[in-house]
Amino acid sequence: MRPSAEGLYRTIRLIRRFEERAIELVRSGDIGSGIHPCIGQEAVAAGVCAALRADDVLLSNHRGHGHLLAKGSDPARFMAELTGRVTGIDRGRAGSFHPSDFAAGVYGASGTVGHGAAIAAGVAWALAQDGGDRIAVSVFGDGAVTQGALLESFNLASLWRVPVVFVCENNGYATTLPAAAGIAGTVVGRAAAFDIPGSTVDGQDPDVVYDAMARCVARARAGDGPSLVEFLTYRYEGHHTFERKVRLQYRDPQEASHWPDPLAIQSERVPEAVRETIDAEVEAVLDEAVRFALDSPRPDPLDAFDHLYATGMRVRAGVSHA
Ligand SMILES: Cc1ncc(C[n+]2csc(CCOP(=O)(O)OP(=O)(O)O)c2C)c(N)n1
Ligand SMILES: [Mg+2]
Repeated sequence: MRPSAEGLYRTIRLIRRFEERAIELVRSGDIGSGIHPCIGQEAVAAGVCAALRADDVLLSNHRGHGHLLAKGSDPARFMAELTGRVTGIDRGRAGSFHPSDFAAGVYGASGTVGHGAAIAAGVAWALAQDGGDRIAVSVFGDGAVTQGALLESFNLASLWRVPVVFVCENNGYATTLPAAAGIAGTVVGRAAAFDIPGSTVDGQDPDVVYDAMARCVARARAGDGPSLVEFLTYRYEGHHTFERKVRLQYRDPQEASHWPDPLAIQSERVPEAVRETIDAEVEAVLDEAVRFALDSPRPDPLDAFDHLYATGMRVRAGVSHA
């Protein structure tokens, strides 16, 4: 079903403000790792996830906060995860870069560029074995398309016609490397080489994102195999919050102004009074999320290996962790 304008606005606003609140927590030292903010790219997360069902599976990457929130992760437990607390969605073990949230259908976010695609293809294969019409989605950046793992995933996904949608968020840069300087050929050209249909569309307008994604989802659900969509988007912030300190100069400062703001686009589609209500509600949710995160206890270092090893390997008591 088509998402409402209000629903898309709420998701985009939630992601924008979640990221801004998280950046404040980076500055205050409460998020020690820093984050890769997705500010500017929110329409992709909102439109992609609006085309999915709750029981579909999403694999994300290092710039994944928006994907998890749009897929249904609880903002309070997610903020607790970023601040490394036991109440976090992964008990404070995954942090900003590697969160998973099985309850929301997020089977992980890989910081290893391009490798989420292989997991998504495998998950999609398993979902098909189960029968039913659940699908898997892999979201990755333009930097991932130069990775061998991604191409291997395309190959098997196409050969076995697994129900997966490959979503490329092309924000024009892999860290500081412009896509034009790092990618030979095109993203859709790579998919075409494996008989995977692909398209390149605007990633700033959530309606356009939704329409493109809905077509890919329908194809996967019908058993017609994988497809790819490349969304052209832009991150307004640096690659990582660390960039606020080092002031790298690899982008023309004027460049951002050429990219329409997804929040502004969607604002125009929602009456002001409705927006004000949504904004206040989002702010209340995030006030509570930050309070919950900072009030939650940190994990016990002795539990650090719990849930990591099938063998149940544990940290030895008596070892100093100072
Ligand atoms: C296999 C691998 N190589 C290199 C890195 C270092 N690295 C971290 S993020 C990044 C750039 C990723 O760019 P892109 O895929 O376009 O995503 P974006 O950060 O633009 O969202 C790189 C090279 C990594 N994490 N994994
Ligand atoms: Mg990129």
